[in-house]
Amino acid sequence: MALRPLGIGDVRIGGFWADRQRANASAIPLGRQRLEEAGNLQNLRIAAGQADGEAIGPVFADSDVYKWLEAVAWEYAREPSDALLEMQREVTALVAAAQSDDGYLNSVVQVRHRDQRYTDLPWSHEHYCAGHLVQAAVAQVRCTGDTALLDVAVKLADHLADTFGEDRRHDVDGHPVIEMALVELYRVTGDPRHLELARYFTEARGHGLMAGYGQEPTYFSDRVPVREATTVEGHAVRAVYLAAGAADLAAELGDDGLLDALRTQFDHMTATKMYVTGGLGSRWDREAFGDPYELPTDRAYAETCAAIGGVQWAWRMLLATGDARYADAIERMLFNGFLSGVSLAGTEYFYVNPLQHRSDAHADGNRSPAHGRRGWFDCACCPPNVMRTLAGLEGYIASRDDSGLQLHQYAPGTVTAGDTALTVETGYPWDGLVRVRVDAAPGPVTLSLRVPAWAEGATVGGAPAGPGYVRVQAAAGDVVELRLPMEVRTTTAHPRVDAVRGCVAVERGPLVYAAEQADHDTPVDDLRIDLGAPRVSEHRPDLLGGVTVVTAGELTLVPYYAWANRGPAPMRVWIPTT
Ligand code: FUB
Ligand code: ZN
Repeated sequence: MALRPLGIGDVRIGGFWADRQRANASAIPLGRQRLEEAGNLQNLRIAAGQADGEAIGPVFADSDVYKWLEAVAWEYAREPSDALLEMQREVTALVAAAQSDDGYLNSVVQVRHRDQRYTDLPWSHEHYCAGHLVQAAVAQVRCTGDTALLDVAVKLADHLADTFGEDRRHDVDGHPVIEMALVELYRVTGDPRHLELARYFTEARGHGLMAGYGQEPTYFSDRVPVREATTVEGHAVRAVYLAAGAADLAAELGDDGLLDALRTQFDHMTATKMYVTGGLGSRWDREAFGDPYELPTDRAYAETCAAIGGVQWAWRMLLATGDARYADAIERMLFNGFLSGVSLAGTEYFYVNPLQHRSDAHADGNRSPAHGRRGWFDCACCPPNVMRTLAGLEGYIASRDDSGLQLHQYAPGTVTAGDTALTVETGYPWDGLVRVRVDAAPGPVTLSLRVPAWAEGATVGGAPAGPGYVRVQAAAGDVVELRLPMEVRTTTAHPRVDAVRGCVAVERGPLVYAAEQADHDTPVDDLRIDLGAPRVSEHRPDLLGGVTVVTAGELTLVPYYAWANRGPAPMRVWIPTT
């Protein structure tokens, strides 16, 4: 592994992301309530023999509880409170009570299917739920020191290792996530069986195990082995979760062949299958990646969970390779296609994140963005996924290696690693000045500051810099200044993206901008941009929680992430030129 992550509590952040985290913190108790109302907790009670009734909700209902538990753990690390601990312990005890003596756990199967296990693994999400449980358990022990959920996770992982593998039952879940979860568990337990099972589940795909399960193998990321794939395809969340797990595995096993394959896939994804917002998955049909350059704006799917999985994959690639392009991708996804998935209040969510919302758009289903953001969904994978991601965001800011510290994402705050301590001052993403002060260091330390690929004309310590990491030697008391130009940029898509031919997207710093109806008299559907018009940026503390607005002629643009906080009105990112 080229880079190592920092420990819990080593990074503290303020500013833009801390505002979003505070809003998220207020949503976590509501999440508990929604899990109650939607029946997820009741399913566990029935499985535990504490209540009677039938299981309700989707087959993966338990996973929402686990993602929420993971959010509680990260939030506790950020801002400890007795209330969080109490919620965590109560729900963890319920999960533990629902677990069978032999370690098996999936309340929907236990109750609805009378404990008929693994009869329909491509659809049943039994390993998927296990994966989310394991991730929550790892977060819980790291953030709070509680081992109660870890005990459940280890028992379940051991049951899986007894049941599946090379010389055991050959089968894989239709929805990856167990792979990265088992590697994370291995890093806590050191038990080689956990790593081996992660390897087995990763390598077993692509050999026809899921043929005949009602979808093309592509849907399940089962068309070709992951080490032979050259692109991402099929269901977007499944594809990026699998890739993230494979990246973990490659790092843990030193498997350069696998890492190279993932590099190729990631490059192909960012070049041909990623929206300018970082959104992933362009088809509503099967929630899937489309063909290269198939990137419609109004029918974009770009599920919030897919952006989250994209960040998880990119982070693992970044650690494995030290390549700044992965940090660039994380930035694009986090500030745009991920953050659009949650309201400014932190309590309502988009499942689907289009780049255009037309006048009189018809709400054709529970997930339709035409409803505006919603508190929960029939299929509620995204809300608790947002909660855990925002609560644990500090993890993506910085890393270390033997020579020093790397800053990947910019936010005001502090970074500590061993004897080295930094303070970062910045108004990012509105302002491009980042000042890094070395508060303590045992001697000269190498600071690596990321200059994003968009930041043409950047300087570090007054000298031209980037793109990529600029390495600076610094000692205690030194201040390093990074200046990232915040000029408004217009971006054109690859000519093969027919959907936006003749259009530009407007960007400023890491943010993609959008035209929203609330700022225009002309219908947004009819707006044009005059590329000759001067572009003016103005910070408006009063608007949308405080945003920098961009105007160009008659056009007023707001950050894409903030759209639909004034109602689900027409919006577009790609704007036809005059
Ligand atoms: O299948 C579980 C989750 O539901 C997926 O990750 C989402 O795409 C949604 O289909
Ligand atoms: Zn989702």
